[in-house]
Amino acid sequence: MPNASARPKHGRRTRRRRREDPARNELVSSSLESAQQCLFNQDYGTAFVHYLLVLNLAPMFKDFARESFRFTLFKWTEELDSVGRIQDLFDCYEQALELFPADEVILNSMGEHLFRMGFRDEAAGHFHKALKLRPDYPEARENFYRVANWLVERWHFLMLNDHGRNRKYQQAIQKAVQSGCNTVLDIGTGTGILGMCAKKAGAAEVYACELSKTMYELACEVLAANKMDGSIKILHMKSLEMEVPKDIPHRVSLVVTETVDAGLFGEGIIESLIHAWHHLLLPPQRGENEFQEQSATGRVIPAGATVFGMAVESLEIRRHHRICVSEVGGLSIAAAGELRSPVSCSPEPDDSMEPYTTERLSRLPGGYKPLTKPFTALNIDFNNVQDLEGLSSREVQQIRLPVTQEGVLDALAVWFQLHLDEESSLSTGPQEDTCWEQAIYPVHSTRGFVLKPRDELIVEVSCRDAFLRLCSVAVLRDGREIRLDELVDLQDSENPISNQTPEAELCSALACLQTDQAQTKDFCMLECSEMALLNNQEYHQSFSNALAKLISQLKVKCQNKERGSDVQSGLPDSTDCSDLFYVLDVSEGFSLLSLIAASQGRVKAYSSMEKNKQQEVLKRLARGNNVPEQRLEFWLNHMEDEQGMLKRPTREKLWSAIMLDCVETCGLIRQKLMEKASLARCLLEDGGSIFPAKIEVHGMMVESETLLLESAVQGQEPTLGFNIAPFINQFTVPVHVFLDFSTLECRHLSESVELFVLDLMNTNANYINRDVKVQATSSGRITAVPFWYHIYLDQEISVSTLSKNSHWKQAAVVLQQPLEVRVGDWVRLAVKLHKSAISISAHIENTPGPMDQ
Ligand code: 44T
Repeated sequence: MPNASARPKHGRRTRRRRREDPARNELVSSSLESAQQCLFNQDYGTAFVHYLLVLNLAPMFKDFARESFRFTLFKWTEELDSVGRIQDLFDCYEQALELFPADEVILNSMGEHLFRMGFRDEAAGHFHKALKLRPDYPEARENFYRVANWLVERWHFLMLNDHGRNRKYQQAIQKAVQSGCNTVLDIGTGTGILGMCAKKAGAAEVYACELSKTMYELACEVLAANKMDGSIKILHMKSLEMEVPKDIPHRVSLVVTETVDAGLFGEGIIESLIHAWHHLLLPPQRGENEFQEQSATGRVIPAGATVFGMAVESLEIRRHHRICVSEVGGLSIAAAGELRSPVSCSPEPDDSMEPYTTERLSRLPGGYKPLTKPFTALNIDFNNVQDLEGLSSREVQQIRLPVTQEGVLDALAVWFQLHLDEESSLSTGPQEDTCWEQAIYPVHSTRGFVLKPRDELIVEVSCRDAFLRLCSVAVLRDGREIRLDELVDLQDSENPISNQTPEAELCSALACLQTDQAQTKDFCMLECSEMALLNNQEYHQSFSNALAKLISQLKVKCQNKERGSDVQSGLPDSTDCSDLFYVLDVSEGFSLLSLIAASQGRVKAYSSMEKNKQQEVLKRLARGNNVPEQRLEFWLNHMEDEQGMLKRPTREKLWSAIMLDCVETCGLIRQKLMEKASLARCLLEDGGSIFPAKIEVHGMMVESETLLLESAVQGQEPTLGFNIAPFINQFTVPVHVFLDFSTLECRHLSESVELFVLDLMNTNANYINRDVKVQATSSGRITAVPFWYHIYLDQEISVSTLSKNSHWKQAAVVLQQPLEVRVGDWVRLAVKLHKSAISISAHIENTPGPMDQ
């Protein structure tokens, strides 16, 4: 019991409260009773209000009522969610967390709502908190692993593991501080490393700012662990919001920053530095020969940058940004209209478009071919505010590049040299042994263009809205200029990689005639992975074959049944063989599968695509492929007339086939896949099937230093003498995603093995733990087990997520402890599947034994 004398200020209130006790107790108990009654009646909203009242008035009931309160909260917010009352939903969670601030279940659940609403950072913060409260809480752990990548991006590990880069930054900072820059601001401090370098070099005052909440909190922990929390002032804010003297007492003599992305300007460095020069930095040094005290002038590390570009051919880039096929799964896609990836250097800036994507050229599957020599696209001086400010008003610069090799123009690749000072620089080039990716500006004109050695490529470089934009505009060939942006019109004569048959081209021309002008100008945007999926003929052909097989089996079955029932009873049967087969495609994102089904004849297919533009594309394709309009419907458009959908008169079960999308592009099994499969199975007609019927997970033991470097700060040595690793390594996740196994630098230490099987047609047949014995084929250190899937549509037809044209990437479990093996050793891989998350641990086991499941 609290001691009243120890809290004199509250003494009176406590006494007053005590006097009120009887009435309050009555209110509490009647409210508690009402809460329970409402809960029983499933009136969750009212129950929730009663619980709030009870627990606010009588916190001692918290333990007793916790479970029911949580249940009420979850039920009520589920209802709010279903009617779109999102603000109310979050208000309820806020109220719940005021009562139970350390309740990991509530935190985790709120995180899930936030995640579904698209607030990824906030969601991640909630999962992280839940996990800190209860490290063995599997739901929160799985959720945390799924979002940790957003919270602390993986490149932090790479950068901290890049000793060359760390040392160069440290030396440049040391030199600057020793030459007199003794007040320092680190913009975008991340883990605090550059700020700590400045302090260690002897700077009198060091300030740092960081806009990400998680990174800010992490930096605070790191500073404290390095006993610099008293000497470095760190602010949780964007540098653009900082003011003198509110946030820092006076202007500084040095700004250090590494707020640069693969495209140099993507983290807003231009804006940050313009602002810093106007508000946070001392004036720059004037003339070269004028001597000024360093502590009275300002400067920036890095001092500037040079940006390089190069035209490349890469099939991998092409198939993610352009449609390269004219036919998929038996459908001509000529009528689709223009489909664009969201990465485009279109001159009109558009929020939904990204000007570039990133790739590590050296790791592109299938490699790349340089078509020009590298050229200098831009030079920028970070110590010259006029230069920075003039960037967006710089005229568009045209560069003429001699073509050095024949090849399809797929993209311009961009990298840069960061000049830390006059002596030292870092390069993010494709040949360097660094952690950097290159920026990729894909060519977006619909068809590819083959550059020839005597051609000249004309590239335009501009810098609007603080993004560098590069665009291949034309080719000079034999004194003639061929505009690349008008290539669509020229495709007949200038389309060297078109593999359309004359018939398909005719269809395409007809389809264009059918659609009106406005529509052809219009385009539909697809994700890069959706583009790659559309280009994946093997995938669509497999579905088409499996569906055709299923339909013909169902037809036979139906005929047999009809015959049987004629003979046996003479009574009319409910089955009618002229009936349609119903197929549902619940793939995420853009999917042709429903149309492929509808084109099979006697099939009515439902697509679950929601976006209007994508529905339009599918309808156009239906028309272009002579699929009758009524054979293809959009499931979500029918939600209101559920009656019509669900109660088909002749059969009690609905669907002949349901297509599930089971693997995410990143290489993980979709969350709730098994639940969805169970549900789908209940909706199948007799003999119907879900696609896929089964998924096999395959994997291989490898030694890969790269995967370790991307997963955690490695080694026992402190980073530049600072203690950082244990803090950032809290954000290590055991499963690495978006991996390209074909180009991963690694040594294979075993053959590939089947790790796990998921039977979607019979969920009861599944297990959650499995031991797999694998023999090492080489000696080495097992650091990871990359894995992928063989997706069985039926018993025979399968697609592999490892195949060359796959739109899927692979994932890998990075072992907590690498395991040394010698050739011939038997290793036991303990594979676990919790919900849809895979975990693996490896153990030496020198006696080969039968697999225990
Ligand atoms: N990319 C590297 C980014 N920030 C490098 O919140 C290299 C990418 C990369 N804070 C592959 C490999 C690599 N005021 O924590 C972030 C960010 C913060 C700011 C305050 C501001 N104006 C900003 C702007 C950004 O700065 C930190 C670093 S930014 C990016 C660093 C391994 N792909």
